[in-house]
Amino acid sequence: MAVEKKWIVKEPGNPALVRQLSAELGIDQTLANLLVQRNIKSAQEARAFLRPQLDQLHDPFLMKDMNLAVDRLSRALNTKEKILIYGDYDVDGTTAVSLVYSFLRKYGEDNLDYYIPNRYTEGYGISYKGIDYAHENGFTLIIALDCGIKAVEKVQYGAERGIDFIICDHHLPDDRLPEACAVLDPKRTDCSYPFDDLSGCGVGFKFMQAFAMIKGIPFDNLLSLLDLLVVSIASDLVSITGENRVLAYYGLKQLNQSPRKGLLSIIKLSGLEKHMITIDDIVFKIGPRINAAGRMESGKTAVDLLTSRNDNDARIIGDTINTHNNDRKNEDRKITFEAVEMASKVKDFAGMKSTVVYNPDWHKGVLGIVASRLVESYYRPTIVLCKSNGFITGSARSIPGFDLYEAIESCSDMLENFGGHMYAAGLTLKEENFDRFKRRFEDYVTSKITTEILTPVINIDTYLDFKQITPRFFNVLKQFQPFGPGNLSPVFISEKVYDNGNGRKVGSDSGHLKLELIQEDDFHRHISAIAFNRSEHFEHLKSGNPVDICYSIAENYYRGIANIQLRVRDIKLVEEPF
Ligand SMILES: [Mn+2]
Repeated sequence: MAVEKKWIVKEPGNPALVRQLSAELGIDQTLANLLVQRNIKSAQEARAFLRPQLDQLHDPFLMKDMNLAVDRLSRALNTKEKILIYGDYDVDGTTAVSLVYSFLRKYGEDNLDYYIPNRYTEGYGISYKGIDYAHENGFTLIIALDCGIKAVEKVQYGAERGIDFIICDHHLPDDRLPEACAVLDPKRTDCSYPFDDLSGCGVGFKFMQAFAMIKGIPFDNLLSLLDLLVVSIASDLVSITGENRVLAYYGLKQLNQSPRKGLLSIIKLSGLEKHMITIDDIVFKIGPRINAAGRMESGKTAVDLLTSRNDNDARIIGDTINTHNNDRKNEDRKITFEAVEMASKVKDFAGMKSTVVYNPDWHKGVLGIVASRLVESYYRPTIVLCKSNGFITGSARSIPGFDLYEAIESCSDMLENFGGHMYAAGLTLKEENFDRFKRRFEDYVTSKITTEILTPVINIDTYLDFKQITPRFFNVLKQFQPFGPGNLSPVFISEKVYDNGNGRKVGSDSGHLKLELIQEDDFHRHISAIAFNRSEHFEHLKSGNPVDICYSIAENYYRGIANIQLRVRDIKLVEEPF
């Protein structure tokens, strides 16, 4: 069941400004238009955007409490207090702990240690168990990273045991802040730091930058930390704008040129060794492998890897993490396959507006990702359930514009428990209520959802002709990187393109198309393109018929050599009049 997508082309930028930038920078008007659409207003702003500089980073002392944090840390190091570096088990938390630990160990390794709470027994955030561990082992300062902004009672509990806290968080604070020595969080309402979308690891980095400034340590000594920082920025899905874009730019440089041993081992295991690693590579390949460590016995494994100074240790820990990640991926795939089979066998499935599937034996840990996969395939609100502790429990995912939480809430009388927000939720119910719940949920979705919401949208930046895609064009376009939330890879439309006859089906089930595309007034040159899951258009293209495509432009690496390749996002058949 292929879902027809709606293409929406953005408003072009102000034409006078586009012409001006194009002339002043000597670039194609289409590129100038992309800059204007990104809110760039002068050639100077454009240069700053295209060539990020480290001096664009903000002064860390603009962050509220930074002085207090640096003073407390300096005192602890001077008096050889024991310091515990504490962070969550996800990628942001473990990279943050690794960043602060690997920097500070140069200034007092003997008194430093780190602690990652157990995902299953302690959960997110600062735990009482963690504080007890600190107390029993003589730590008197905890640096909490990527967590702690709401830990009012926990910080109090620590204070009663002689433990101080420095909190470095990026989550939204409550009205009442914990009474720590310092609370660094750019989202504090009384913090006037100019950029509030740092990752948790980013807040930890700003802390180390401030510490280095006070100690007279040159900024260059911090550059080796940026490989960790870019991994957090990509994995925590913070925006790639402002200060994050500068940090991500230099972070990718570090990650590609001289990654730390632990990251190099993950890069090798991900098959990225000869690639120019991008934000997407981190999101889809590097991040999940670090996350896999958080799912093992201890999230500490991730920090062990990311701070390892020994090639052999890094390789061994990396291998273990990779095995766990592969196990989980196999589990995902198996359950997704079973869920698709089950869904498609439901009577009148095509006419329904929601997908609800249940199998008592599925593994609870992967239901969220399976629900997301089903949303990708069928594009409608989806719930995937299994049996746990005698109840039916599971994860729900929505599509843009549909409030899933409200839909679940409307069935609350049949539920034991539920929680979440508009796009993602969790729920628990008794087995005897399942059939009734499924019907009511479908009825509710049917009554509320519109054809408009059920039509997926592709946002397109602008039109482009193949003859505009020159090496120079691509070189400038590359400088729009790093791409990610807030700075997406531009999507173009080209109309009436043909395959030159060399196109073929590729992939293990021949589901993808590898094409060599030409455009009507430029038959001499072809551009290679890949269209994932679009093999249904093969016959149409093979017979020499034109299509309209929308796509982004990327580099494809084959045996270490980079070539321009169009990543086709969608194809529309052009009906030729006779
Ligand atoms: Mn975070």
